[in-house]
Amino acid sequence: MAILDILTFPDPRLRTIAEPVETFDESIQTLVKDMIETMYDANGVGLAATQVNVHKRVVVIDTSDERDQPMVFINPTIEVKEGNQAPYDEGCLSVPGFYEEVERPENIIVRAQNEKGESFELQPDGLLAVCIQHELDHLNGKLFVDYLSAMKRNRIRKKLEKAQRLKV
Ligand code: QAP
Ligand code: CO
Repeated sequence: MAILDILTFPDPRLRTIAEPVETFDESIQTLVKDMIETMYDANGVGLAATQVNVHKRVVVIDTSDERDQPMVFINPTIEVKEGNQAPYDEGCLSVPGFYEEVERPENIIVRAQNEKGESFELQPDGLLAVCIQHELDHLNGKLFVDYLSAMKRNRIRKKLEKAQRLKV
């Protein structure tokens, strides 16, 4: 097992479009395990492979209070059902320290595969529904800050660029 490095906004690698997973071999099982460990280590509820600079369509999520129910979504797709958009205060391990309200559809159906390649379907609500949409955005090179005004996004970008200059 290993804890992976998480890319920080505005790293251009976060804009990469991830490739579908075609073979469910040991390398995918290892990636999934390392991503779950990395998510727990960083106190996250969700992590997309894009964030650890692996450009495959793999997402891990755990919204449980006990943090002992990891879920794996490989090649996920989302179908938006009729209904409302709901606001949620979103954060991101790649945008550390910043939380902003984002509106997303409330009623969705998620189809994905697990680490063995078996297909499943889910009708999530609440935080899980928000989180799956947020993580699928990562696989398409999109971040929650893209939903904010340019002024808010630039303010966040400048603060994170400065914090990273101080780190190196
Ligand atoms: C996505 O984000 C999410 O700034 C997952 O200092 C979050 O796990 C979707 C985190 C909220 C919907 C609602 C962020 C940890 C974790 C930070 C995360 C931080 C430490 C973010
Ligand atoms: Co994120």
